[in-house]
Amino acid sequence: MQRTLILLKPDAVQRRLVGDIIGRFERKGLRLVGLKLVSASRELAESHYAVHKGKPFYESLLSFLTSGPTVALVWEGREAVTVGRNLMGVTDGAKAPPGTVRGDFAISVQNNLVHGSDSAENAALEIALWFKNEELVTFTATDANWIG
Ligand code: D4T
Repeated sequence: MQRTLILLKPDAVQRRLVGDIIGRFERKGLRLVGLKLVSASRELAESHYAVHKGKPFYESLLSFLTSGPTVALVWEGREAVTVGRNLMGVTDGAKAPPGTVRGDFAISVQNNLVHGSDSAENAALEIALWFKNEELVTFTATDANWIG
């Protein structure tokens, strides 16, 4: 079963949107296997956004991610990466369609509330960055036959 890392970035926590956003992932049918509140260090933020190093928005992105608590989540399910990206909407909140997290609550590019892994390979790397193995839980969902 595929896994994806979803971050509710500091704006989601500050704006008290954590419950609403987690609820969307739950209702869709993804299974929660990891959850914690993290004050990201500069080092963690640098590793997480290493692919953007050197871009004009890089420093500002690091300041944003380290500006307050982030909720780190690991969700599991069929096509979890794609499902997560679809629930989030495109990067620019102004362009994200209604019904998505960013489409409903964001208008900014940087302060776009959520991060989601963009491939199964990156999900594995990102999960290892934010979670220790023993912080992830394996369990059988009792409604698995209904959700697929
Ligand atoms: P994340 O990685 O947060 O899920 O966002 P996306 O996958 O949707 O978008 P991304 O990797 O292209 O960008 C990462 C992060 O950088 C911010 N950003 C992006 C920014 O502040 N200015 C910009 O011009 C771009 C392209 C937003 C998300």
